[in-house]
Amino acid sequence: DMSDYLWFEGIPFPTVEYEKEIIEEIRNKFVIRDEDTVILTYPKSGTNWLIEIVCLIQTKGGPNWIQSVPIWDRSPWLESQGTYPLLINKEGPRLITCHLPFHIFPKSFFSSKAKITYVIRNPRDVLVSGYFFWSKTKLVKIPSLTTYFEWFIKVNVAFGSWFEHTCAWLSMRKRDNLLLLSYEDIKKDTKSTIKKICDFLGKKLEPDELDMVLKYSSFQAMKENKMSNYSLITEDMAPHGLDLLRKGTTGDWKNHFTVAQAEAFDKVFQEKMAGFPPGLFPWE
Ligand code: PPS
Repeated sequence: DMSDYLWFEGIPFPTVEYEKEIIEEIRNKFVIRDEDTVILTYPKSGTNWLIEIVCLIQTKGGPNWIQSVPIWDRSPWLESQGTYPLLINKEGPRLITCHLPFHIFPKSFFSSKAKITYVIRNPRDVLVSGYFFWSKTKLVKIPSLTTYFEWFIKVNVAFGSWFEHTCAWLSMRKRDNLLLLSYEDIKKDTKSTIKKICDFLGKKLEPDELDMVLKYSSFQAMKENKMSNYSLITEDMAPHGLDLLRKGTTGDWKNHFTVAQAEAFDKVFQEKMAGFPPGLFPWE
């Protein structure tokens, strides 16, 4: 139930790993630097895929870094108490992973030139991916897909409402230092998306380097890379192991929603996202 969460400004956070004081400090005091890159998402939207791609772009396709350093050390979570100290103490350009909603994000960003990549994904697939993922962790308790579905459309899931998260961040989409990406586009044309990310980050790759980025960030390569597949997550957080690279497809919701759920979801989506051109959402 909802008392299992840590509530901060209307947003439920898992109680393991998150603390009110830290979240408050991040919003008010954390200094984002011009040379930082933030990988920002609502959970389960393709965060780790993008981290892997960005890391590989930095190493021009070379796999050494991604195969020797855990993904959360390469791009630490901003809001998580275990990794936040790594960020404060890190010199030079940082990669920062973040799931925070707009209203809790560090204020310093809004006067900085730091770059943000915001990845969106069909919220139906986000829901299904989240259900299977959270069920395996000790971070939050999840009874059944039916109940999780209700929570998801009523706001009561970790990191708050997908709709509010997405609406608020999408309102920033015309800023030069925010790149909007979607899981669906990355999936459909990974190579073009990688090029787009390179342009945004001001990096230039040779064709063979680009092919290496593609190869080492593939679903299979990531699933086999223990630095990226979450198999290093400790037992106290996930006693039965975690399967981050679960399926890696688009439209898996169709295997899990009932007809009634699909209709209910459409209705909520239309209500909440009415202000945006439908072309922004590249999914069925
Ligand atoms: S988290 O826990 O919020 O950081 O999770 P996140 O990384 O955002 O999302 C996990 C889903 O992304 C899929 N994924 C990939 N799909 C295709 N290719 C690659 N390389 C890849 N890496 C991660 C992962 O499988 C999760 O989706 P589902 O639908 O559960 O499989």
